Amino acid sequence: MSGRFPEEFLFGSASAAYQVEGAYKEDGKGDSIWDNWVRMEGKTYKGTNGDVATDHYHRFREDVRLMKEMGLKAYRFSVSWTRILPEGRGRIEKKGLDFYHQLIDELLEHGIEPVLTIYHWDLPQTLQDEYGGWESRRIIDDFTEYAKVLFEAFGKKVKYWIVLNEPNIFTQLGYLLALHPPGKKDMKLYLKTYHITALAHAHVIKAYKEGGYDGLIGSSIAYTPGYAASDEEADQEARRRYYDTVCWWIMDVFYKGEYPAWGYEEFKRRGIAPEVTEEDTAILKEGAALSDFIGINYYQSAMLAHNPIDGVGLTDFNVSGEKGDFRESGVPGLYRQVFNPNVEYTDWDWSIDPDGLRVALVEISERYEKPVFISENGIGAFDELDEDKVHDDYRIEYLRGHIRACHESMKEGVDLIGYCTWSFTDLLSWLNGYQKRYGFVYIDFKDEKLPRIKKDSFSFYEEVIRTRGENC
Ligand code: BGP
Repeated sequence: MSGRFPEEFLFGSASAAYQVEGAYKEDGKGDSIWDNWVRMEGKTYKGTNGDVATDHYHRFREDVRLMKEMGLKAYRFSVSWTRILPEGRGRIEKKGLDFYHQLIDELLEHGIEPVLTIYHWDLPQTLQDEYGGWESRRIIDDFTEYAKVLFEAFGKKVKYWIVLNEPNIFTQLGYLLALHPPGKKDMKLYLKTYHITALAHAHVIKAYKEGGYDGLIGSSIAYTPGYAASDEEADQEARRRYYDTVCWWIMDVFYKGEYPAWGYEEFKRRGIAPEVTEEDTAILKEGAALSDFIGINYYQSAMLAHNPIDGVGLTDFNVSGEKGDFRESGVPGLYRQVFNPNVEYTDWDWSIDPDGLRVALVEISERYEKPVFISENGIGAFDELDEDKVHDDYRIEYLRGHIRACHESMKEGVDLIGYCTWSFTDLLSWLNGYQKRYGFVYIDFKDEKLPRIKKDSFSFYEEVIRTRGENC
């Protein structure tokens, strides 16, 4: 790579509360929908859960020491809503606040910038039971109140805030594919809940700005750019439809305050468009204008082809790690996602496409004219422990390609604030258990002491950070 990343560029790494903390019943924490979902037969890979996870709750000091050793500039983590408000609203659990104060202080003392995600999928069970969680507009107030508690507690220390993690994924998996709680399959409900997440985002952004805090705030969306499978008009049209009903659909409502016109009309024609009132549009536009950056999580790109009205529907995906299980999936009459022969795939059949990240960054920054923060990027793999070493050269290769793509995009004018890998240590994969690993630090889950072992990629990223990407 020629040239360096700017001095202030945030080379970081990310995690989420449920995937690392464990201590699921300690210090007054209330139940989240994930605490219960994992206990239902057949919902997660071999019934794995986050009861203990990496035990980060008790071992965060050791983990932060490793981050310091690596030279990490930023650590992105999420707050567990039910540690702070065990019933979802009302009574505040001080021990929950104390834990995050300690974590944040530890990071700051070691010169690591905390990047705080307010919501990474672990909704209080009480709110799901009371009004269906994200199915009801009532969540907007409860979520905003919860966010305000965090702003008040940590607003002086934390300068980077991510309101929602991948609202498009948790609503899709929860309401369209029935793979996450509450396990429903209903396209109209998916579009409705997604709309409610956008409203919640806008209200929280507004509350942050009204509080006069000195920091930057945005939400992180899982972004999968798409290519047309051929020059044929039908495939080109499928790509346009994919953008109008997926890419621009999920992004515009957060960052422009309105849906793409073609997509909205199409969903209306199908009788499934979300209700959008005038007040909605006003607050959405305000939230969009006040958002400081666009967070994106990028893992892969999509290849799109024509899908007739009686064509392929949505299918679930590979959770076994048995490569070669790629299945076409799509929305009849709109598009179909097909195998891309030009790129490699991971063991879970996710395409590996560094240039897709450059494409994504450039198109997002041109469309929304805001800074971008990559809040997740990484490769899930079966890592092997070999005499206390893990030779994860495929991870080094993957990250190198994507870091170069970041640099390329900056040369093309993208205002990129930072890049967080997923993840720092190995952790729980929601549907794939502990066998799908992402970290720089291997955790031996078979050993109850949960030892931390640095992988080869640890030194790679250490050097990237030290040289600001110069030798990458
Ligand atoms: C993102 C989530 C993360 C993480 C990651 C890897 O969608 O924000 O929480 O899980 O994907 O996904 P997986 O564990 O399914 O491989």
